[in-house]
Amino acid sequence: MGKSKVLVVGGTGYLGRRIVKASLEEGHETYVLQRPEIGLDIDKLQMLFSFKRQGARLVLASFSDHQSLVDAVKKVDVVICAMSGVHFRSHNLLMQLKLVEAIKDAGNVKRLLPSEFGMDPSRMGHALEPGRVSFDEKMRVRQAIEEANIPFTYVSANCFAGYFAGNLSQMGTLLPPTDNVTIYGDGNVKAVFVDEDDVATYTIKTIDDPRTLNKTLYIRPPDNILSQRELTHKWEKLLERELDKSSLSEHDLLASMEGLDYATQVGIGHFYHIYYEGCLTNFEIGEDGEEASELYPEVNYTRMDEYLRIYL
Ligand code: NDP
Ligand code: GNU
Repeated sequence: MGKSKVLVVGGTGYLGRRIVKASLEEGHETYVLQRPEIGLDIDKLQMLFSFKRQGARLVLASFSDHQSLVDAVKKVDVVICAMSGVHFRSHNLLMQLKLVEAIKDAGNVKRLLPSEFGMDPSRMGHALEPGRVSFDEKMRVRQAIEEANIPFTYVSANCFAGYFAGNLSQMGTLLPPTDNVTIYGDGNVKAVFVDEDDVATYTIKTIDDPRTLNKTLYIRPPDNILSQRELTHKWEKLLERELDKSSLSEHDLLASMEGLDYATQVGIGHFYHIYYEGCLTNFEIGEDGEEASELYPEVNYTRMDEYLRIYL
């Protein structure tokens, strides 16, 4: 059996561009969806051309043209969608229902990886508004996939290091604090941090793997299961200096949500579930899941002390 042909949807996005790169590096015939809607976005267009120079094939298709999507997915065995999730009230993720329709009509796709790549939405039924919207949408997409009997893998990638580790999980910044770090509660709840390039590597590893067919792939590499205090300590060792710490109570974090903009409210809800509730680590991976670093021990995933060096 040769390597599967892959179509990446959302290929110019933050995660999508890494998935395109990983797919090419792994030697898959790689197709990237080129949406006419990008219009004058010259950065996106140039990125698509750079993919082409690296060996990818661009496929023109629009979410408002069903047949174009059918034709696009007919070219490949595997579809990976990395469409944007939260941030805006735009319900982007539900656009994936059109992709599901196209895959259903085309009938040839052996695996679909919808845009998930975060917390496991099936465990977030109780999540706070407005952050829960993306989980609800991801669950609606799952339902459509499963009703259409499309083979799938859901990737639960936990915390992207760029959003959660580089800043020691401080909200509203992507850089580490220099003096004072806000610690959520006692700071001992375990989270999981993953370098975005590793998310892409594991994602590509799994597309031809029968062990993850119709399952969730949890990216939970053991050395990267860290509390906020442990993460902070790694940064302090690099800095050769200790930071002042102030604890933020669950109540104060949630109270701060009032009156803030939508994206920040989404963020506060997510941070609450991760750092107070421990939603990334308060369960064991069951029968319907697999852990990525166990399945693919050959991947030398990035440890967070290494990751944090770039911020020095
Ligand atoms: P981006 O915001 O970078 O967007 C990805 C792509 O979505 C865009 O490049 C674009 O594709 C496509 N897109 C946006 N709007 C539309 C639309 N209306 N119709 C069709 N395509 C559209 O996404 P991210 O990489 O940040 O997010 C990808 C996934 O990862 C999401 O599910 C998100 O929830 C998750 N995530 C998880 C994080 C974590 O810490 N675990 C952090 C951030 C995201 P095109 O290339 O065609 O222009
Ligand atoms: C991360 C954010 C960072 C928001 C997930 C506001 C989906 C997930 C871990 O909501 O797009 O400061 O799981 O002030 O399932 C938000 C998104 C990041 C968090 C990024 C996300 C994580 C989405 C902020 C902030 C650093």
